[in-house]
Formats: sequence, structure tokens, C-alpha cells
Amino acid sequence: MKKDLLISHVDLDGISPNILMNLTGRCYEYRNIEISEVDKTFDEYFEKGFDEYENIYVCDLTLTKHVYEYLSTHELNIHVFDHHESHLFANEYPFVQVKVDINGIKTCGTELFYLYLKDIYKELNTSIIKDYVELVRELDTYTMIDDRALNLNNIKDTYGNKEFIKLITKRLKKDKKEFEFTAFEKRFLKVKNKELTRYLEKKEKEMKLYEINNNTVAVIFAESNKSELGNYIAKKYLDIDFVILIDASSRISYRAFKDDVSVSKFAEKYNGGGHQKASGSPFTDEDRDKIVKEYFKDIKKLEN
Ligand SMILES: [Mn+2]
Repeated sequence: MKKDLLISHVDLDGISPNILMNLTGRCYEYRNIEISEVDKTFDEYFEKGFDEYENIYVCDLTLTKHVYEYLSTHELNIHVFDHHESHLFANEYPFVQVKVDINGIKTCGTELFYLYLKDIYKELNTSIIKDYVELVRELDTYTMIDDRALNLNNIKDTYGNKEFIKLITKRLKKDKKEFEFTAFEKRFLKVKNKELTRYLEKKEKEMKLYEINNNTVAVIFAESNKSELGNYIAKKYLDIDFVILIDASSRISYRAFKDDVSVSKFAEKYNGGGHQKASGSPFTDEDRDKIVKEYFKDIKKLEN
């Protein structure tokens, strides 16, 4: 029997499809990649072909015109599930399902994939799996109602993706009503959340306000806990249109709080994209070079 192929993102919404695939019991190969690796990854598969695979699934990734040129001209058993606004153009292809919301409620890659899989694999129709998918959806669409979704993301970061996928797969096989943290995780989260509170307060002090394109924005340099930080600032500062979180080692994240402000459009101006309320743009080697040059003035770049 042929195996399946899963190509998905690297965050919680991107790796939860791996967990769902594990629960189907299907044999599959997977690649969890960054958005910037889409072309490179697909080119590798275009070269070797998809003959080895029964079903090909793509989740939580915005594919490019380049990728669609190939996919739309080859007979493949492929399904694409995504919820990024900037990917809506791809709905013209019958094998693509890009939805930003379902009946007015924001959706995510994992949920769209789950809704598809659970009709085929009835064993996925349990309340614990449904609850887990809902937590992923809340975190990824920034609609958390309590700490559970943030806590889930927190333990994912601590275990690392590989270990997390293994642990959660096992846990979701249990016949429980809700997804639960272990006693150890609960104790750990308590300590971790104390540390987080101190971090948020420190970042709040460093926050600077600016006006950009008629928007009042808060700028914070932050390398971690971006969702928590955005959420924390949003609740406290109601006059701010959005927060810019600069992670100089990788990317700039944008978090909006008001319904009439879209940071997806804002990010597009800087070669980025994403969702209306949460988006990002790359912060590249060139950008980092510029900072070093601006700060130290008389410098010469060496190769390493
Ligand atoms: Mn997502």
C-alpha cells in the first residue's frame, strides 16, 4: 500500500495535522516547513514526482503561483487546506480549500484538515480530539477565551515539536471528554507563567509608541511569547491600533486588535502577509546588516 504525504507549517497549527495523521493510522511522510521554504520544498518533489504517494495533503501554508502552475497541470490526489487571507486566490482550483472563517467563526489549517479527515476516518470523531482542535483554532486565530490554548502552545515550545507530536498523539487516543494537561505540566505551567508575567511587564516598559500611516502603533523588540505579549498589550492599551513585535533574528510580527484594522495588508507592504489580526514580514540578513552598519558606522563585512 502506498503512503501519504503531508506538507505543513511549523507552528502549532502546522504540526497538529501531523498528530491527526498519526491518529488515522495511515503510513505517511511529512515535511514541516516555513512559508519561505515553500518553493524550494515543492521543487524537490516536482523533480522526483509524487508516484510514491496515495494522498498528498498541504496544511496551513500559502502556496505560490509557481507551485500552482505545476499542481494544476498534473493529475495528483492532492488536498490543500489553509486559512490565510492572502491565499484566497487559490480557491479557483478544485483541490484547494482556503477559508478564513466558517459561519463567521475564524478557522485554522488544523480545523479544516480535521473536518475533512473525520468524515473518512470515523475514529477521529471523539470529543477529546474535537476539544484539542478547538484549542489550536483559538490560539492560531487569536480568539482564546482562557489560558488553555496559550498553555498548550507553551508546552509545545518546551517539549519541542517532535516530542510534542508523540505525546499528544498518545493523549488524544484516550477516551476523555476534554484535552487535559498532566499534573507535571500544570505545575510547570504555573512556574512558567510567573516567569512570563515578569517578561510581559519588562516588555511593556520598553514599549514605544509611533504613528505609521495614520495608525497608532506600539513597537516592542521581542524574541519570544509574541502571542502572549500581543494579547497583554491589546487588553491594556485600547487606543493602540496594532503592535509591531520586532524579532531582529528572524521576523517582524504584527498584532491588531480592532476589527477595522488589517495588519495583513500592512505586512504585505513589507513582503509579508498573514491574517487580518495577526501577520508577519521577514527581517532578513540584509536588514540585520543595515543595523550593524548604522550603529557601528565604519565597518567592513567579512565572509563566514
Ligand atoms: Mn495557521
